[in-house]
Amino acid sequence: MSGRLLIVSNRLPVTVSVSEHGGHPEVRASVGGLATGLRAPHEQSKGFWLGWPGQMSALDDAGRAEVQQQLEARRLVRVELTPEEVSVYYDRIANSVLWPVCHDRLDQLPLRVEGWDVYESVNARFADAVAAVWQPGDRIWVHDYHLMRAPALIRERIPSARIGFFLHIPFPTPEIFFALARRRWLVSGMLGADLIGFHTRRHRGHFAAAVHRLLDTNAHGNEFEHLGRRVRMGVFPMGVDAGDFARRAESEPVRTEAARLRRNGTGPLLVGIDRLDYSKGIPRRLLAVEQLLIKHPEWRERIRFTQIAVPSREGVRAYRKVREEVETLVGRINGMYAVPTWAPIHYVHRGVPRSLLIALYCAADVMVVTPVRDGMNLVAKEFVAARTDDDGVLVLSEFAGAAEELSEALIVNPYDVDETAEAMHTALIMAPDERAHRMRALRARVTTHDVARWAAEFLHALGE
Ligand code: ADQ
Repeated sequence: MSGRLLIVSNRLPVTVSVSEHGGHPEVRASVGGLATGLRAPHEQSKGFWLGWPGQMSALDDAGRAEVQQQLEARRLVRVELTPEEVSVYYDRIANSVLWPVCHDRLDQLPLRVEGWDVYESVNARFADAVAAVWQPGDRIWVHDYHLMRAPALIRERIPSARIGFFLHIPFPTPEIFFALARRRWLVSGMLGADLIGFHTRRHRGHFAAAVHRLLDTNAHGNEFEHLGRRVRMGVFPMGVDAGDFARRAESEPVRTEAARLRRNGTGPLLVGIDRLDYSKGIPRRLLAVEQLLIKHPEWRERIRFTQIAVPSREGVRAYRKVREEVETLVGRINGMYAVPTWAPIHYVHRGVPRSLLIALYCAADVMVVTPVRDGMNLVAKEFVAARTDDDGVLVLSEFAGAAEELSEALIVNPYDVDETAEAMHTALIMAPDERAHRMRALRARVTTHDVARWAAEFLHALGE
């Protein structure tokens, strides 16, 4: 379908940075999954990408004008948010209410939830920004839980608009979603779209059940009738830029780094890479490493488990707590099993550059991806994409959306620490031909179902 594409997401796909010594602000492209996946459709359609560029309060007027110019050159439209709005709409509602509920963590809900009015007004600000640039024939694609109200608010402003919405995180079972006082209002917000996309059939099913119970509307196949309109649901599992990961994995610097990481050790390398988030299952994963050392003492002074955890949402208390928990466990387990020349766990609380990330994927004998709940999990797919040597074993949680597609991984229940430990052991002793057999099947899927295909399929369905 022709026509421009208007992409709407909380963050613009760029980072604005200002050096401490003043000078010119710099606008750099982000490397996240969404930014990479939508770059081509954004450039080809000559449309706009609307979102928040991050806090720009450190800039003076000249700096802001310069940033504005650089954004315009990339056809990025800035939605301005005050620090107070960010703290309520983003930290308090999106990350402290919607995120835990969608990841089945009602225990993380604040006792009193306040701030829906700000969530609404910020979503309305995004809708206004869309209405200001929209032309007949444009397609609008709204992303994620920060903007659940935006489809309906855009629809109010532009009744004939063609709107898609994609939820990157799980839609929980209605029993859990219904804990939200504003459940009907949120679902009605999403139903402002013509097409609502999920990563998995399960998330779509939960959403359909919630709509049925809240609005007494039955889905016919994948469709609802809502306020006289047809609303479709679809399953679009997001992929990664597999070609790029494969190319980088074969590049000289990454190969050298991977060889160095392997050489440094005394034996097999297990790797975990995550944002430091309570949904990612890091504490139980550490306990599984400990259990592996208890049940299979032959691995002591041999295996190394490297956990890279990027700091995340540090303004939210639950995130500070999970950090403490992880650090306590790392300290306790290392204290218990380390000898002067060896420690079982290497813990890095930092984001790492992309080349090191890919070198770790390439060097890992076992990649451990055990979220207790995850919409998709791109780390699992990036690992597979990088393994052009058809080696390495993926241990994957059944509660990651990726498990619906990556069935040749060793699938585990991350709540079952013993089972996870046994899967690590199975991975460590797996015969080379079985490893290759599984990895080839995984790679075939990740390579054909890449992020470009994900975007193309969603946009094709939106255009139908
Ligand atoms: P996230 O919860 O952020 O995404 P994920 O899908 O794993 O989770 O993506 C993380 C991205 O950050 C990956 O591209 C990864 O390379 C990078 N990253 C992770 N840890 C890193 C580290 N320590 N250093 C450097 N880079 C790191 C949300 C949902 C997911 C869903 C995606 C996309 O929670 O379920 O898959 O959106 O829809």
